[in-house]
Amino acid sequence: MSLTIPPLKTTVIHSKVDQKRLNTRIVHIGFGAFHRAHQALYSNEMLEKTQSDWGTCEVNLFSGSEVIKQLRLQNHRYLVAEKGAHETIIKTIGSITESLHPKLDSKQAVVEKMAEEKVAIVSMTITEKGYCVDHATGQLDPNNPLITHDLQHPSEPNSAIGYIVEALRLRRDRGIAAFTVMSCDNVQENGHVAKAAVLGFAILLDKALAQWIEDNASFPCTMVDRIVPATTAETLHEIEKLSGIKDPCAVACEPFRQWVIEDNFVQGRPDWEVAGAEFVKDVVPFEEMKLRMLNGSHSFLAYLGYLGGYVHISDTMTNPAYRNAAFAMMLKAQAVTLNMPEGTNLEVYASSLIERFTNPSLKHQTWQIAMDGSQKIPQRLGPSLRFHLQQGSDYKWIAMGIAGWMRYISGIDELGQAIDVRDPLTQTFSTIHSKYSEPQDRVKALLAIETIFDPALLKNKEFVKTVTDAYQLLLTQGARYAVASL
Ligand code: NAI
Ligand code: CS2
Repeated sequence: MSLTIPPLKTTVIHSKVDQKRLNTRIVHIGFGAFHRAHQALYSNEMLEKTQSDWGTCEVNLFSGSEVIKQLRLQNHRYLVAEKGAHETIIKTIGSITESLHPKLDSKQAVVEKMAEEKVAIVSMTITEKGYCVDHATGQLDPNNPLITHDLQHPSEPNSAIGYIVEALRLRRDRGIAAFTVMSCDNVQENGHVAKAAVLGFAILLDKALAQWIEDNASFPCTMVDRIVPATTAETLHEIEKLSGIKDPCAVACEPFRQWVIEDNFVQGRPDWEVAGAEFVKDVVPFEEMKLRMLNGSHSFLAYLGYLGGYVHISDTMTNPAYRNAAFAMMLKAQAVTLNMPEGTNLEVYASSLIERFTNPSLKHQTWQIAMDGSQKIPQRLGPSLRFHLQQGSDYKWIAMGIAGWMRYISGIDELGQAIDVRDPLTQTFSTIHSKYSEPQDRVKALLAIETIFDPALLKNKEFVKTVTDAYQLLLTQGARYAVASL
């Protein structure tokens, strides 16, 4: 008897929002895959359910001028495909009023838009590195090349932080109230980090401006969650086949979504709660839970999965050793470090994460998640590591994750093929790898990078040995064996 797999069901839902009724009250920096499937979709649903006029101007500062050009051709509408294991729901998004890119328009056009009186929120998904902070301390890195440029040329900024400060300066000079700066990146205490970056930059330019920003702007923290893999030609082709619409701006994502927001907006906010967002007083516990349990195990699976020959996260879940190790990482290495509000069930949360990682329709590449490890590791693994070292509890999963990252950034995989390592510190990594050939020396040199690791770690002999042993095991036996050994 042959088994026939039923075709996936597809539903297409067109946005009922008439963009003509909207005003640009939000400027969003970072029209990447994530924002398109998260905040923009919440806004679309909020606008469908209310008479609100909270429209968004989408901005890309660096790459992404092509997508902005295309978006304009499409009347600022595009598709989001929510791919479940058995059903795909395709939604059009109608929450966008306009779009800007410094290359297509000008830097002044972007700053002036942010300075408009009716703009009440500047939100961001600019990746961890976009904040120009040292993620080990959460403070602005004054030596970041974008920041050194912007300090010299504040009215011609390059960094998102430079744009925000310049727009706030114009608002102050023109007697216009400050806006809310809302970070939606996977950064621990993202609102506090955004505030530290903005104030840290402003203070170097103009102390009075920094004080005005501190007194008038707000920087809510947010916990954002939805797995949105980078779009590929295959994704676009599949969406076109299912919807009958050719849309180069389309994105695919999982059905799950979550958004927990600190209710701290100086100029009002949309009622995103009608679309399922949760407004709370303190987001930090939720951020920590998500960053450590989801993102921490994602990074673990990304490095060890890539090395083990797995292209997608869902592929790693087919190996029981990886699945069990990820579950143990979530519960034994990360959940025990958390201090959650009463009623939070972290076992249920961990099981739901494993189920989400298993979704075969999501083609989320281990290589994509492995990117920018120098920015991610301090937040995803650092706090839990500190906890275990203080408590004397077992941190072998974290040590293996760190060793996996070290092995990955060596740039050569287990079959001797080159790995395309993407990270702001790639140059530092290759210098270390060419300078030190002995594994124990490499491990020590990598642990000495203070923007990633607490300097105390290098002095902890037992910790250095544990990571070195894990690294050696990866070198001699490979990632699949090393993960199974956990
Ligand atoms: P993406 O690669 O599609 O987009 C990145 C965006 O960041 C682009 O708009 C780009 O112009 C901008 N960008 C990059 N470097 C920048 C810089 N130095 N300054 C200003 N803007 C910069 O990536 P995607 O998927 O949109 O993810 C972006 C961020 O969103 C992630 O780094 C993460 O913090 C957050 N996020 C992503 C999720 C996902 O599953 N993709 C889920 C939850 C959060
Ligand atoms: C991932 C995240 O790319 C990564 O580093 O861990 O983007 C992850 O998909 C999201 O945080 C899920 O909300």
